Amino acid sequence: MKPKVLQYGRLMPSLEKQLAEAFQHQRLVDQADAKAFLAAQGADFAGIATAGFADAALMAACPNVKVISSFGVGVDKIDLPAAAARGIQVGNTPDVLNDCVADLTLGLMIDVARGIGASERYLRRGEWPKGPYPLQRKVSGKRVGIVGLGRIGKAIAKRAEAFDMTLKYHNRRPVADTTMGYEKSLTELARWADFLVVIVPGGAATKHLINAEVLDALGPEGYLINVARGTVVDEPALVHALVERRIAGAALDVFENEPQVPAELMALDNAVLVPHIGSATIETRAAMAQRVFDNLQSFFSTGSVISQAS
Ligand code: A2R
Repeated sequence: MKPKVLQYGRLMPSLEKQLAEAFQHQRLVDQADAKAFLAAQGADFAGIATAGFADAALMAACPNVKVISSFGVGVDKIDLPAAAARGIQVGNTPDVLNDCVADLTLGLMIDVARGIGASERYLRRGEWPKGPYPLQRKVSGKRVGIVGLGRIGKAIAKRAEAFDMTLKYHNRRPVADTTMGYEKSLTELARWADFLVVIVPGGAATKHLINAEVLDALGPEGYLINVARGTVVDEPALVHALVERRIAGAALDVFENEPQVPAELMALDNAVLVPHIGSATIETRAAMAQRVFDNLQSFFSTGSVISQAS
């Protein structure tokens, strides 16, 4: 008997096909009345495959679910305490996306400092014949403060070292396996850094970690790079800092109210804005999809997912 798996949200078609072949698979999006469907059939499911969301109500509606396999490394929209209380294992997709998020981070750093996108817009507007594009800032050799030296943070650090950058980091606790300088105070790290790179998990514990005080410490020559979650940055405070040029610029892959981006940000040339594309390559998304599948397969055959979220 194939285990019954509920799909919450939309997943990549290739993954949905794999799920449909291996399990008794049903998509909640196909149900005209999701609530009525869950009330009638929620108890039949043994697992959930999700695009990143699972709250306590969904878990309560599927009382026999023992595994949730989530697409992505961030589990800020999964109620982990509720899952633990119900004895549900939660799987995510760490590591396989480190390279792509780190690659994008370096791209964003170079873009915001050198003005790749902004100067291209200048060219396309036909302004080049009027004069050269204004001088921008050098990237190599600068000071990078990493907020969140975890799996992705370390991949970013490795790339930054190739640009002869000096590195320091801030976590809640120092990391054992690094010689990189630890800064206990986030504000002091921001004061020191030319680039402040944010790559901590989202959720209540990191909400608005980057606030007006941190931005003022970063200062008029500093750049903020956010590849973590939109909630980590106080977006209105960031908009003010950018408009008033209290920081030099920001490059953002994530926003507080995605896919909505504040109009004030859209109007600023010192902001590089991309639509949450950190892991969005064909290769990495395929690897993430495979891990979602493998976490479920592993749980149903061994009782443990491959990558357990914490
Ligand atoms: O604080 P620690 O010692 O647990 O270090 C973790 C750090 N971190 C924090 N740093 C400062 N203040 C906090 N409140 C705080 N909470 C966590 O963030 C750790 O070094 C790092 C997270 O690393 P990993 O757990 O290895 O996550 P990974 O795979 O690098 O992904 C980070 C996030 C995801 O959760 C997604 O939201 C996003 O990147 O794509």
